[in-house]
Amino acid sequence: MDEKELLNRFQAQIDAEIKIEPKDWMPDAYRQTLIRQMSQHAHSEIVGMLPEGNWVTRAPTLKRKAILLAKIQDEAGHGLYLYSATETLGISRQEMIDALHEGRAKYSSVFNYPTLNWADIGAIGWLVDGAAIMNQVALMRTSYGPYSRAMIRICKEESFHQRQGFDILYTLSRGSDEQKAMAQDALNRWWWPSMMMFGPHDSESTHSQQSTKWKIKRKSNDELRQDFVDNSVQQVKVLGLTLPDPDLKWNEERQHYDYGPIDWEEFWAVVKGRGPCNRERIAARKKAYDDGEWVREAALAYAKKKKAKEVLA
Ligand code: BYC
Repeated sequence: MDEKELLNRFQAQIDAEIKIEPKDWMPDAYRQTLIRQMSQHAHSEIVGMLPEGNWVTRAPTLKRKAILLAKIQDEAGHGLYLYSATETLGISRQEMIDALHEGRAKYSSVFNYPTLNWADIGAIGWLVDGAAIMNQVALMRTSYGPYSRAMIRICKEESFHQRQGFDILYTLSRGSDEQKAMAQDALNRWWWPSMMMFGPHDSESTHSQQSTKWKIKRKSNDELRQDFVDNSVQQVKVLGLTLPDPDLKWNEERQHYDYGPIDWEEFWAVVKGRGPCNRERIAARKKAYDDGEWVREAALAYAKKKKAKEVLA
C-alpha cells in the first residue's frame, strides 16, 4: 500500500470512530502532535503538584491535610499514567523529562502562579481542576486509544478534586469576613489564569485545525472555555462570591455568558518562561529528579540482579 492509501485508510478509521492503537500505522505528524500534547499534559500533572504541595504542611486541619495529600498523590499518578501512554508512541520517559528540564517541552501556564494563602488551594481545586475536567471530558473521546483510556480513568479522580476545592471555598465563604475576603482574593487571582488554560482563541490556535480533523481534539479551545464560563457563573452564585470580570453578562441570543478580554500578552509571557514562578517550578522539578537518582539506581540494580538470577535458574 502506498503512502496515500495508508493515509486514506487512517482517516477513514478515524472518521468511523475506531480508535488508533499503538501498533497501527499512523502519519508521523499525528504521532508527533500526540507526543507534544500528551507529554505536555503529563508534565502539567507533575508540575501542577508543586503549587499545592506548598500547602501540605500548612493545611488548617488534619482532615484537609489528608484530602490534599490524596489529591496531590492522584496528580502524580495521572502524570505517570500519561507518561506511560505517551511511551506507546515510541518516545522514552527519559527523553520527555529531559525536554521538560531543558525548557523544550511546555506545561500548563496556570502552574506558574504562586499559592499565597489557603484559599488558593480551594481556587485551584474548583477552577483549575474544573477547567482541566472540561478539557479532559472531551479528550475521553480522543482518537488515540491509550490517551482516551487514560482520560476516562483520570476524569473519575478529577471530579473529586474539583469537589474538594469547591468545599474549601464554600466553607471559607461562610466563615468570618476575613475568610470570605481570602476566598474572594483567591478567585480574583486564579480566574484569568484558569481561563487561559484552554489556550489561544481558535483563530490563533496553530494546531486546532489539524487536531480536529484527526479527532485528537473533540471541542475547540473557545468552545471549552465557553462551557467553563457558563458552568462557573452558576456555581459561583452558590459560593456567594463574584468572578472578577465586569463584562460577564448573559447573552440571550447566543444562550451563553459573554466574558471580557483575556490578557494574551500575559499568557504568552508566562508560556515563554516569564511568569511569576517559571524558574522556581523547573528548579524544583530538577532537584526532585536529582534527589531521586539513588532510587532509580537501586531499582535498576535490583532488576538486573533479579534478571541474572532468572537466567541462572
Ligand atoms: N499553557 O495550537 P494550540 C491538571 C501552547 S493538569 C502552556 O491551541 P493545542 C492539574 C500549545 O502547546 C491538566 N502552553 O495548541 C494538575 C502550543 O504550543 P506548541 C492539564 C499552552 O495543543 C495538578 C501553542 O500554545 N491539561 O489537571 O492544539 C493540579 C498554541 O496552542 C497553553 C492539559 O494539559 C497553556 N495553557 O491546544 C491541578 C490538557 N495553551 O506546543 C490540576 C492537554 C496552549 O506548538 N492539552 N499552549 O509549542 C490540550 O488539551 C491542548 O494541548 C491545549 C492546547 C488545549 C492546552
